[in-house]
Amino acid sequence: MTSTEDLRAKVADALRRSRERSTTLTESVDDDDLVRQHSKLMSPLVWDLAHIGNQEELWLVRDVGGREPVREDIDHLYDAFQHARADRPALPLLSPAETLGYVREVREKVFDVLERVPLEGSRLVDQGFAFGMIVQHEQQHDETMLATHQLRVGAPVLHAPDPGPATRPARREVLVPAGEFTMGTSTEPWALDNERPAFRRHVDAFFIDTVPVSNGDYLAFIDAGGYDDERWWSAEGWTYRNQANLVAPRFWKRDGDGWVRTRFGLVERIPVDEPVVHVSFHEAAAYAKWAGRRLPTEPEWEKAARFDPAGGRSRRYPWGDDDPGPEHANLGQRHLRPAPVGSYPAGESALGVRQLIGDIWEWCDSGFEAYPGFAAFPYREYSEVFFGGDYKMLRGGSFGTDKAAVRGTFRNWDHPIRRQIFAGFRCARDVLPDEAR
Ligand code: AVJ
Ligand code: FE
Repeated sequence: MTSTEDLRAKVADALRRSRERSTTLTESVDDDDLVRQHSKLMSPLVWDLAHIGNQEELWLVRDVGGREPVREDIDHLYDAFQHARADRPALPLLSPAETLGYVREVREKVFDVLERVPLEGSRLVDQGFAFGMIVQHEQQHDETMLATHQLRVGAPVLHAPDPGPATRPARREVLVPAGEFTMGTSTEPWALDNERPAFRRHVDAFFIDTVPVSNGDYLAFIDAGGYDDERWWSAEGWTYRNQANLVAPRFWKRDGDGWVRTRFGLVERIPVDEPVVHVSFHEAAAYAKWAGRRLPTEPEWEKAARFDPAGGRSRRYPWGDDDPGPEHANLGQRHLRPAPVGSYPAGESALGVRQLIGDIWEWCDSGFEAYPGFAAFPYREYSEVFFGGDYKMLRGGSFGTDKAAVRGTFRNWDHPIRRQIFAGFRCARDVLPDEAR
């Protein structure tokens, strides 16, 4: 049991870390860059920042704190459901200076609320849930802002050291045995509604790769004419490939015989050992089919990540129950790129699968559906309104995901055509009849 004081300190630390990151992402560009729309897919950075403050005000100042509103008049501007991303630049948004003042004022009140409010007695505040939800919300928008930085044209403004070299695991793929495992969670204190409750899920035996698909692997698909061969694509994927005229991952460009890519303003040769990133679900699925394999389903991914055959139990993370450390996973924008395939042996799952958490979000061949016993909490618009939509699941987080915003149970989703997110994939396959044990 953590004491209330420990919990308050943990919340305060998480709030400070997320704000430090939001500050890095917004201070690194000038006011013109903050209000500009760098892509139709994204909001202006200044919108994300004010929206972060507004959600924090709604939940922690008004709801948890029971305090007077700070700026009720601007709620509608920063309600994601009232204005599409493409329409946000035309709104009478707060200026960069006003936005900074606003988020600071909200944050001061939140620290005051955090000192006074009991962290028990209602589901919203139990174990600091509402604070954890708001920390995750800020970190999620920080990753969105990082994607905006990647879309932004101009010289590099973000800097970070490169990750170290990798050692490939001995095996290319591992068998995940047939049987039930515990999927989702009823105990993780800051887990969001769509991860709940825990339930038993049967999964047939399957093989999964120990590492994600690399740029080198993916280049072989490009060189084999994979983008021009309808056989590898679903009908929907082929239509999209033709409409968007896809020939390579987003941000890649032909350079003589080879390819280069732009990464946060740097143009560089393609690092063949790095997990491929900025591919849509359709490209991932086409690659897998070409390779004679397939994408894992969401339950398969979670079983490979959490199931410990020795104890028969599901762990919080692939490596066990400890919170993520720098030895386990490439998270939190510590590096501005995925680490080479085979990195983080200390982050390996019980079954021997690496890099499930961090580096790249992994496309799974499942739609976004409620778990049995799901109940929207604390608001329908986080998850419930997206169930059954045109989405595919993404699991495990990327180098741009903070440790507060990802777990073995964490569920992300996006449209299958999206490529600006930090998404790649790994392959799986069925067990062949002569491989049955
Ligand atoms: C869970 C990442 C799909 O960014 O659209 C942010 C998270 N929800 N504000 C998103 C979210 C409300 C959401 N994803
Ligand atoms: Fe949001």
